Amino acid sequence: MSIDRRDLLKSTLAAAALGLPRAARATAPRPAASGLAQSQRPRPTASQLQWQRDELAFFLHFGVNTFTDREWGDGTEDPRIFAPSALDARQWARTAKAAGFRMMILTAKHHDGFCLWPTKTTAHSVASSPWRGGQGDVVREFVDACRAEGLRAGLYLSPWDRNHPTYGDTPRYNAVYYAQLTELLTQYGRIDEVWFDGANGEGPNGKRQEYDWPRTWALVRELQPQAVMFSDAGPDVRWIGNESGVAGTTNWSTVDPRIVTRPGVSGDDVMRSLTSGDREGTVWRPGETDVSIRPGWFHHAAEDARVRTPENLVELYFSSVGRNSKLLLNVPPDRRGLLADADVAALRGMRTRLDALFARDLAAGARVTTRQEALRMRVQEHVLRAPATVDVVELAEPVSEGQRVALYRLDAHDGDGWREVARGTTIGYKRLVRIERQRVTRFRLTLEDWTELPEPVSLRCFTTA
Ligand code: FUL
Repeated sequence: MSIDRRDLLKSTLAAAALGLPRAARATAPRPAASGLAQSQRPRPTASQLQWQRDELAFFLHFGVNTFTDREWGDGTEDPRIFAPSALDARQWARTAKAAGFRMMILTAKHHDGFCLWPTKTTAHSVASSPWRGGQGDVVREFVDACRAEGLRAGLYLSPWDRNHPTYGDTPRYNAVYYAQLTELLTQYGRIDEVWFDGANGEGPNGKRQEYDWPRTWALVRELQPQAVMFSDAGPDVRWIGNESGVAGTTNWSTVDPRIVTRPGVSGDDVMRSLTSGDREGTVWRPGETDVSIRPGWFHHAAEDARVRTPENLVELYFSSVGRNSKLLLNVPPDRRGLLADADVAALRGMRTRLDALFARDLAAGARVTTRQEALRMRVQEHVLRAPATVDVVELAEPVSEGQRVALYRLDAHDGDGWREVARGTTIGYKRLVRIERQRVTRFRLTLEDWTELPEPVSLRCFTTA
């Protein structure tokens, strides 16, 4: 394997910056241990980076299911049942913003086929409902509310459609689907994420519809080039493989695109790749963790007492954002068209706790030294300005340069001696580690394996009030 000029220069500069001795420097500019040359390793696009830095997005499941108390409608619903009494998308946006969320994604159409905007492709839409006298447009009110509160807007358009008469007649339905996407992506201004669901419950005797994913993705790229596209197979952002809010403890933002080739494929290797990514992956496709604040995706009054607690929402933040993922938290509007009080209160509690926890970085101003020990061992020592009581450590790689760390160990010094407090695999955008609450004077972070020479890893530490 050869090293190109750019990599040689980069590694040499990195070695110089690390203050490595001559001998070590001579060995430092080496290709990654993996099959990929350093220059080929993927990096995020500006949109993917933005998507990740947002950390938190709101998911809004709303539609005829809200009024039938179901999770999957069968497409026979009468559009007249869609009659929210007090719909206020600004309340959704204000709630999201106050809780620190930076984007909202709305189910413009779920599997039942009911469209929340007045589409030309079917009469099965808000235009056939009594809401706002048949003149309403939930998508419009949703994007207006996003803009008013400074949030990014995203849309979910279910490919599986149990109402449209053309579904199952592949070319005809695909044309309908492109027309729906085109309406959504040309009439509502900037859209930053398009969500493609892989679900299909047609069963063995059901309708068979072949989606044309390459064409669908090309259409979105053409109409909204900055939007990231979510699906099992990306192309920009991948499903994390479960709906319980937990990213893999190993979570690469890179994947091997030959494993999950299209939405809806299954298999052990597929699930592994979704949950953990692929160390040697040639494509940057970070994982998005979608989960609901309630047992169901749609609002059901019977679940009003089963809303997640603030503590549980904080745990979700740790198991998603804190594992190099992004949290897409579903908070479904009720039949009024408003978020229920219990959900709003839980979100407020979550924000209060996160703000208190991350208010003060106890490693701010720490003296940091870095040294290379052996060929594949890099040690960063962070001497705190003052001894501190710590129970949460945050590690972060500058992911604009890609993701590199594959194995780390964290030791803490209490003034008397070193003790190992954590050990893990990937870091990426953010790795949040809970450690036993203890007095710390310095941390030692040892990087034991990587795909290419890592940039310095940042370390911050906190204490739970
Ligand atoms: C699934 C769907 O079947 C659920 O109803 C929900 O929309 C969830 C986010 O994705 O595949």
